[in-house]
Amino acid sequence: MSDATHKAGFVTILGRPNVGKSTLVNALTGEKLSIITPKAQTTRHRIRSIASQENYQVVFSDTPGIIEPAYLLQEKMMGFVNAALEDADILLVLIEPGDRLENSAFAEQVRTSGKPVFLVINKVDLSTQEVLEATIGEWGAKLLPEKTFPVSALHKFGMDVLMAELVKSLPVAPAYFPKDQLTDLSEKFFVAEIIREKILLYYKEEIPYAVEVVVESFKDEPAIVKIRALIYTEKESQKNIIIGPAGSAIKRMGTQARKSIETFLNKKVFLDLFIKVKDNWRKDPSQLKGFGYGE
Ligand SMILES: Nc1nc2c(ncn2[C@@H]2O[C@H](COP(=O)(O)OP(=O)(O)OP(=O)(O)O)[C@@H](O)[C@H]2O)c(=O)[nH]1
Ligand SMILES: [Mg+2]
Repeated sequence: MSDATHKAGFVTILGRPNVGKSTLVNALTGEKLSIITPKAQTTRHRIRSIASQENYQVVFSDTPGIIEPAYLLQEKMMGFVNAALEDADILLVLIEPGDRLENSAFAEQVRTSGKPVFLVINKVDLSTQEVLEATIGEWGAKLLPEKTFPVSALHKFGMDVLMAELVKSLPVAPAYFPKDQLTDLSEKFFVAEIIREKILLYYKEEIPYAVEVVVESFKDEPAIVKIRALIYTEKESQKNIIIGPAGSAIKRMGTQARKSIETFLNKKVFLDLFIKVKDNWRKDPSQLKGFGYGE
C-alpha cells in the first residue's frame, strides 16, 4: 500500500428521525454500534463508526434525526448534528421515498456547505418506481447532489456500490485512527445505549424520551463483566412505570438488555439496574452536561 493511494475521511449521515441513518451506518460498517428502534429520536449523540480496509478508512458519523428543538436536550442533539456537518468531507443526506423537502433551511445549509453531497434514498423496498423517481427529482433539484443512490439499508441492498463511491470521493490521506479501531466511544457508552434501546422497545409514549441511562460501574472480571447502571427518569410516576407491578417490567427489560450486552461484549454479564428521579433533567444545563451532552 502506498501513501499516494490511501483514501481516508469523514462521512456524516444527515436526515430526519427514523429514516434509517443508524441502520445504514451499521450496514455499511458491518458493525452493530448504533442502536435502532422503530421510534423517532432513537439516536441522541454523534456516534462515529470506522470502516477500514488496507487501502481506505471511512469514518462515519451517525447523528440524531434533524428536528425543530423543543427543549434543551434536543438543542444539544442538534448541536451534535451541526458539528458533524462542519467537519465532514462528504455529506450523506438520507431520505425516504415520498419525503417532501419542507425544511428549506436544511437544504440551504447543505448546499452552501461547499461539501460534496450524496443523496441516498433508503427503504426502496417499501416504494414504487414512480414515487422513487419523483422524490429523487424534487430533492435532486434542491440539494444538487454529486451522486444519488436508491438503497435499502435493512435488506443491505445497494451497500457495496455506495461504499465504493464514497471511498472514491474521499481525499487521499493517511488513516485517522488505528485500523483495528471501530469507534471513538467507550464500551460503557454502548452498554448504556443498549439499555436505552430496550427501554425504547419495551415502554410506550413519553417514557423512553424522559429516560437517560448512565453506566456507573463496569468491572471486567475474568469470567464475567459486572455492570451497574442507573436509569434516570423525570418523575416518580415514570419510575413506577419502569419498575412495573412487583418489578415485572424492569425485570423483563433488564433480561433483554443483559442478553444484548452479552452479545456485544461476547462475555457473560451481571447487570444491576437502579432507577433515580431527576426533575426535568432534559431542560437542566448542568444535568445535561453531566450526561455527556456537550457545552
Ligand atoms: N423497510 C425498511 N425499513 C428500514 C430500512 N432501514 C431502516 N428501516 C427501519 O426504520 C426504523 C428506523 O431506523 P433507524 O436506523 O433507527 O433510524 P434513524 O434514522 O437512525 O432514527 P433516529 O436515530 O431516531 O434519528 C427501524 O425500524 C428500521 O428497521 C429499510 O431499508 N427498509
Ligand atoms: Mg439513529
